[in-house]
Amino acid sequence: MEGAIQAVVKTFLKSSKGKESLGKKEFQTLVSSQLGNILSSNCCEAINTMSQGLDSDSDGKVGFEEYMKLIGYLACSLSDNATA
Ligand SMILES: [Ca+2]
Repeated sequence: MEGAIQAVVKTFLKSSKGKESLGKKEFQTLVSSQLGNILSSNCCEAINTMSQGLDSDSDGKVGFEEYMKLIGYLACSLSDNATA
């Protein structure tokens, strides 16, 4: 589990190239390269909608807390699937 948390953090830092938040393109790259299995049915439009939904401070970027919201959301839907 520690490894999984480290992977989540490292993935963000790598994708943002050390910046505090991910631009839209960087977010798309992260989703398609790291979440391709979970979000395989999503096209670019869905990713755009999702990044807008995540963007709680409306700065057009996905910050770390917003990214964690996505991870939490995905974890919830995975656990829903597991118990269904
Ligand atoms: Ca934001």
